[in-house]
Amino acid sequence: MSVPIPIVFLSYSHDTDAHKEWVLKLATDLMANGVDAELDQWDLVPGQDIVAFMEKGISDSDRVLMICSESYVKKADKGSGGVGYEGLIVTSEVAQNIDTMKFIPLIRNNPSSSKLPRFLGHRLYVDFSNEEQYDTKLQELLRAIHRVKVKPRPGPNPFSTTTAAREDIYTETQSAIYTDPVTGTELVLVKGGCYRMGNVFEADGDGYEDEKPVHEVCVDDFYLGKYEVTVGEFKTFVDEAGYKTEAEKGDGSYIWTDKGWRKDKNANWSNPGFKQDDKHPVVCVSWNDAIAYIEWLSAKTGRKYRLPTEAEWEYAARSGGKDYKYSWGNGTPSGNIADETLKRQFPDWSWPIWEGYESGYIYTAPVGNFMPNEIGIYDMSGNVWEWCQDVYASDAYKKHARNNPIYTGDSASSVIRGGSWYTLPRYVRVFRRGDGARDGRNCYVGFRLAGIK
Ligand SMILES: [Ca+2]
Ligand SMILES: [Ca+2]
Repeated sequence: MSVPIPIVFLSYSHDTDAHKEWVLKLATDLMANGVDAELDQWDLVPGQDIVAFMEKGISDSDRVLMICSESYVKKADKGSGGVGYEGLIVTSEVAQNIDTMKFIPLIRNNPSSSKLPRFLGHRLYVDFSNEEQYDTKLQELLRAIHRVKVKPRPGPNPFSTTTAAREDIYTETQSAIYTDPVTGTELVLVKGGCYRMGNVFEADGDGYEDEKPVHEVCVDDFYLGKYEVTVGEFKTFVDEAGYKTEAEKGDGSYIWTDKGWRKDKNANWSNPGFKQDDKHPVVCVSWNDAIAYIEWLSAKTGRKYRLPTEAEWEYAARSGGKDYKYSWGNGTPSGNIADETLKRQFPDWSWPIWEGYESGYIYTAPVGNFMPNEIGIYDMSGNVWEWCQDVYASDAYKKHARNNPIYTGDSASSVIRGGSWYTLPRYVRVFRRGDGARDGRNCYVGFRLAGIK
């Protein structure tokens, strides 16, 4: 069986002849190593529209190498499409409809502190700054490219909304992955263990009463969705089961508008008040809708899916119960939260944002767009809040069993976790316990599957 050859499109700025020659050499080396490199210097026909050439190159390729020189990053951030060869630069406008996991940034000729265009956030990159390390870096890049699952040709599998494009190339996760044979949904095996649940950073003073007391709990092995459930996955359910969500049956969903939050009777999972494609996390679904999806999928696949308990959710978000404040750890964010990108769009935004951080997304981001946590799970802090199994009570921790705790008391609210694209930094902490009525719908709440091992 022949191995499919990955097609890689090179996007770069024509800074100097030396830079152009370097890119040409890189492309030649890639070709010599089993990669089909597409480059304007080879493939652009005189007189051909450069922007159209790039659009086609991006859509037909398995990966796009963005060679981020200082000038490239400046031009990409300026955001204008550009004329002439500047049309080959990927701006946030160009990237908007593309899964940005497709991009592999390379650093070359960039002494500035802005290594990457803002819309790529804090993506890892391959650093070609040091010429002496060229061979090592080339090998690193080749490993990244060849690890890509090459698209089946002709055309992608219309039933797959997962795998190929958003597989993270930089993280070799140790976790076992379970792929649902019917939907292609991926779940990560989370090895159980004991940890101190609750706000272990209480001394920082940004916590809440319901995050106390910190108490030791243990969870068994379980599976947890690698990504939030997507619009595409939910659509399959709606189409097959003829399901109507509570928003559609009732009076719609809460959405964000220029005038603030309001309930819109026409808002629902397919119309959340902002643009989403199939890879975005589904929102405007109630806890009851999430359960309906899970029951449908369990019946269809013969596998018992469920929502995670909040003890499982927090354990996984903290990469196996580590003392982390966010799913990315304790440092600079890698996720979609309320940040400078949001503030720029809504200058009157009155809640705190994460200052100095650009996620590149105002509303939801496609799932799997940022770095996963240490156990290979994406978007646990931010993007959308996620429904958990537990009923919410502010004093639930006082009633927790040590092993596999779940609170099932009498209340109409369930727990949501992780914060979202709109929530202030304190709310994306992994200890933060949100709550929502089980029939409530909001444009910032979705869910993630869990499963029994
Ligand atoms: Ca954001
Ligand atoms: Ca999330």
